[in-house]
Amino acid sequence: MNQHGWALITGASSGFGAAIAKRLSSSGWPVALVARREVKLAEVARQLPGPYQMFVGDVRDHDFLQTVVEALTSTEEGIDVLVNNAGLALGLEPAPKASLKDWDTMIDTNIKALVRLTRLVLPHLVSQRRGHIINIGSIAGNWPYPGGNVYGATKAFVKQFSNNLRADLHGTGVRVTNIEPGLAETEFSIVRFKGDRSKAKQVYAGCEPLTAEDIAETVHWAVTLPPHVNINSIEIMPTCQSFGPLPVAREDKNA
Ligand code: NDP
Ligand code: 8X3
Repeated sequence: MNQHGWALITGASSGFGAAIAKRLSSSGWPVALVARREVKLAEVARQLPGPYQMFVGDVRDHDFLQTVVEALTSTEEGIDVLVNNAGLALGLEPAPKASLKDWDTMIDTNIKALVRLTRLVLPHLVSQRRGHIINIGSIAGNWPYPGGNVYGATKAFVKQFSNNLRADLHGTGVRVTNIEPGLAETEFSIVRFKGDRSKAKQVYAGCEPLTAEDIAETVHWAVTLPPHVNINSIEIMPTCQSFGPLPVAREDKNA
């Protein structure tokens, strides 16, 4: 039997999820990969040094999530780690101009799917009296910015849900960590700008953003700390990113 239980990672076909899968696999975790794009998921799987399972589907589909959790909890290893990583930002328009459809997609993926999968996995972790839920939040959940509207709000939800899980899991031995990255170059901006790669590239121009591997290293650190240590949250920015002034809309005295 493997020393570790399964590390279940959503959004493992690119970016953070793929890097986290590789990092945990290289440390001996059997990894269960979830995403919609089968070809990309298989590419990631091919690079893994250890055992894996692939689950191709949409995290917004509750029946799909149930199938994944049943498949893993019925194994001898069980689930050790759940990385709730699948998520996205869509658009950067100010709220009055933003697409309601995009808002729904972000809420359904970043909040509802994450909540449902967590709820499905929790009884298993509690009965084992061990396990670690890693949620991928964002600095956007801490700091507002123009056009961040619903995306930032979904990540603020993830932060508070993580904290409230800590309260509910008190005394169970189950750990919860919210990882809050800033600017990181993945497919994130390509998705946000709906396939416009040159617009996406501009987001990272002239600076050195975080990489998916930076975030994978942070996840690996949090899950390999001794069981009595729980990192509640960790905010990570590239050095080239910091804070801006709070703008003041001033009346034009010459008008
Ligand atoms: P990517 O776009 O590279 O990866 C997103 C992953 O989520 C993909 O594997 C995608 O797979 C998966 N995904 C999206 N929607 C669904 C769905 N409905 N069902 C199943 N899988 C889905 O971006 P990142 O790696 O950057 O993003 C990962 C997480 O990190 C997100 O939650 C994002 O909000 C967060 N984040 C990103 C930051 C950044 O600057 N990059 C900073 C802070 C947080 P597929 O399309 O194959 O389904
Ligand atoms: C992604 C980071 O600042 O682009 O969550 O919203 S940001």
